[in-house]
Amino acid sequence: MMILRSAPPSPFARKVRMAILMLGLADRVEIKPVDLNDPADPLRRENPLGKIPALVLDDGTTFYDSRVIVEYLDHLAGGDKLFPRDPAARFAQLRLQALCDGLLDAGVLIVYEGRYRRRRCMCRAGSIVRPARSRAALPRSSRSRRRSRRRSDR
Ligand SMILES: N[C@@H](CCC(=O)N[C@@H](CS)C(=O)NCC(=O)O)C(=O)O
Repeated sequence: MMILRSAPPSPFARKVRMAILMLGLADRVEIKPVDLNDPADPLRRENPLGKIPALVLDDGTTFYDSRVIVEYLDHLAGGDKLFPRDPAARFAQLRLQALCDGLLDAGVLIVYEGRYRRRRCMCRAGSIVRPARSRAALPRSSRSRRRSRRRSDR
């Protein structure tokens, strides 16, 4: 049985849990919570970056990060499911993953900034990462919905 080291609030761990369900691998993966605040948690040995998710295989090999884990799970499920073999479709899918991961990274940094950075050190814009960057990544339709919501708030 493989072990997924994970925590419920982690969006990257959720991404992996979704992949497990979509690939029909739920009976092959046990989910074990991590305490990121506990320096003695075995996660530090499993993943030298100290981050979740990490997938521990039966032979003790550990895979991280979420991109490597979902590729491995896709391979275990026979391949060509989440990541198509056809090069054009595959690279489109990998690019979509990079976009989604970038948005998740920005979200995680916003949470960490609020949680760990002293208020007076925070960026005046409210965040080091609230950005044109993640706004530009939203589909046009949701951007214009947000804009008209903001206008109607005034
Ligand atoms: N690129 C990594 C990002 C993983 C990540 O940022 N995990 C966060 C939780 S959502 C974490 O473990 N943070 C703990 C830390 O930074 O010490 C992935 O795709 O798995």
